[in-house]
Amino acid sequence: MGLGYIGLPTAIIAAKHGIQIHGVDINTKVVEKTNAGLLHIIEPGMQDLLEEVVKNGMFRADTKPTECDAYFMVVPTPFKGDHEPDVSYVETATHAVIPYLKTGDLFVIESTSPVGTTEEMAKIIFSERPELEGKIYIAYCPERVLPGNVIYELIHNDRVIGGINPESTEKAVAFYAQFVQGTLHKTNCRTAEMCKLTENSSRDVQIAFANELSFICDKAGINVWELINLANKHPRVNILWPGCGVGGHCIAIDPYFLTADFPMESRMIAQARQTNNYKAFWCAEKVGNAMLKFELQHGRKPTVAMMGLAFKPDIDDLRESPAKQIVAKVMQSCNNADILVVEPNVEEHNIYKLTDYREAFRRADIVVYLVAHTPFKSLPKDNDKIVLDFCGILK
Ligand code: SAJ
Repeated sequence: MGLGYIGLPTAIIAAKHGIQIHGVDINTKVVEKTNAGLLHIIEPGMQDLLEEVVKNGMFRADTKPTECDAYFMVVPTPFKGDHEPDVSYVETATHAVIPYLKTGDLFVIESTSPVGTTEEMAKIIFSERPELEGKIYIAYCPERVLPGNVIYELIHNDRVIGGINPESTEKAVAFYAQFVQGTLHKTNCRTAEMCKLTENSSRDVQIAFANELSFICDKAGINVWELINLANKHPRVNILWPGCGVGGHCIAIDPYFLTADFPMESRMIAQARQTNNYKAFWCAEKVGNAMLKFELQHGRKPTVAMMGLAFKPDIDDLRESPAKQIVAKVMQSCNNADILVVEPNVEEHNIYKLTDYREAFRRADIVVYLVAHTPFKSLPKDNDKIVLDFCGILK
């Protein structure tokens, strides 16, 4: 249930391993494209696999579920209002499959969910189908694949699998063992739910530490990249890298699943979220100051190259990107300075006219590195331009 960034690759890999897959998505265009063997997401190597499993009939997409033996909820879990987790898509998908459930079936949630969601869905299932209580297997199994490396990671990453009872855990392990070569770690559903939130919250806190170092070093006149590089020479220190903020729909979102449910117990996690959100504002202010300083010194407005819009290096995904926020803020306050927007991984943007990165570099008085895209590393380092490096491209 759900043929997005995770559901579709999972369906394809399972089908490739001989499991008959009926994939469901509410988006008719996704269903049509998928059944035509066309990938609607960008993921290296996935297109050929999709064509193969559609052609050999092992994978079919539809807008409605059908009777199966195992059901997987792989739908979005965004947040609503003030960072309240929204599990309505999981609930809708659960309700959609309830009529088809029969004795012996397996029901698994993969979507990142607040602790207790799997038990909540089990209650909904058994309230509508009381005869199934103790007769079907229900578990939670989060994914942890890295976009861009999904095929390899879906097969080789370890998985954490937690059932509402041990026999559910065993049943889910037996399913994933058909295509996962990584180790399948058994636990209960609450621990599995918390594990996913822990993985991503730990990364957010580590990145916040690096971003806080960048604030301190900026004030102390220390090169934060050199500092972290030296500190990491310690055999047991592994500090992550500052960036222009934390983007994407995982690290920037999952910690709120904890702070919403455990506000008094997760204040450092909450502070890390604030620190990482603040970083984008801090960067925009630095750019504004550099522009003002240039104008005072040169009696004209600068040409500024904003290098990168994606949420992380060498991808084309701009969702929840702090770089986008910074460009928007600089544009608002630039009062007709010449701002060149660069994103080498997309052809065009619906708001900004994109400039080739080499041309932007050549024309700019101020070069602002927001995302460490590999092509930027080939640009000249020593020159008379003013360079603001928020992503360690020069490290
Ligand atoms: N970032 C930094 N400094 C760093 C590392 C990352 O500023 O040292 C920023 C990136 O620029 C980006 C954001 O953090 O804006 C997130 O980047 P990421 O490298 O964490 O990548 P994601 O969000 O695509 O993937 C993460 C991974 N989780 C962990 O590494 C614990 C991935 O394994 C998960 O599957 C994914 O979240 C997810 O879907 O949950």
